[in-house]
Amino acid sequence: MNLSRPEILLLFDIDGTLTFPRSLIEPDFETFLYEKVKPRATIGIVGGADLEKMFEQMNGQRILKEFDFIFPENGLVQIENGVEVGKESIQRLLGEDTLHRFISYALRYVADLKLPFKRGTFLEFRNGMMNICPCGRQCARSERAIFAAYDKEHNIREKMIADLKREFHDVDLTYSIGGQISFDVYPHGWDKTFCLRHVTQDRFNFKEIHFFGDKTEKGGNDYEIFIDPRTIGHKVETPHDTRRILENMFNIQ
Ligand code: M1P
Repeated sequence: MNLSRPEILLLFDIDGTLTFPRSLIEPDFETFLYEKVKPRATIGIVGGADLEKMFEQMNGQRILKEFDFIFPENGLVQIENGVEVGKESIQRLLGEDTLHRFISYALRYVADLKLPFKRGTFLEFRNGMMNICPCGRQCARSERAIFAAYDKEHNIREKMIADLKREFHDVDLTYSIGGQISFDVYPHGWDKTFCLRHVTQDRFNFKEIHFFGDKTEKGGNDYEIFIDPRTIGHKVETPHDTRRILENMFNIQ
């Protein structure tokens, strides 16, 4: 790699890319990232989840110090060198009437679903998106796997998305399955490419922007940024793939 640190930006998804799903980053990989990769490239994370959840998976607030950029909620929140520099909100764009209609419909829909179990928090309202979880986000880790298997057989999330699309055909929303038990809903264009608006500003001079993600297939929440012409996309299955690609890229032994 001939580019210097300010010329190359590496953007990472978290779940399945820097960590195993909903797990903590492995200490060895964390050390590798901060000690071997960071001196060679500008580094950033872009996730569907909010900052608190990023802290949970990435070993706490240390990420504020270590990452040059942090983009929670697909970059709707922009953090540069540990400082929040911008934020966008879904209610400002959609307005309360549309939101009211959408949330009421989604909660009624979930109420009518027959599932192996239901817990709490079926709709989590975030700055730039809503996360809808038919079984409830408060389920236990062991119950996640139960719902995931049930969903694989019965396509609960896919069917709900299709129905929401039909009902809200007049609202320009994108639906994306990024994790195990839920799906994200956000205004069109507010996918992970949103963070590129920030890093492509003139004050930066990135010659290459690399993106690493696991959900790169159509419908996955890494798809849009993976295929975006402004990025060089790397498809990974696990953090071990990510490490291997980085070792090759920078010739790290
Ligand atoms: O980062 C991927 C996804 O992680 C979570 O999904 P789930 O709880 O279904 O495994 C959510 O935070 C989701 O918003 C996010 O896209």
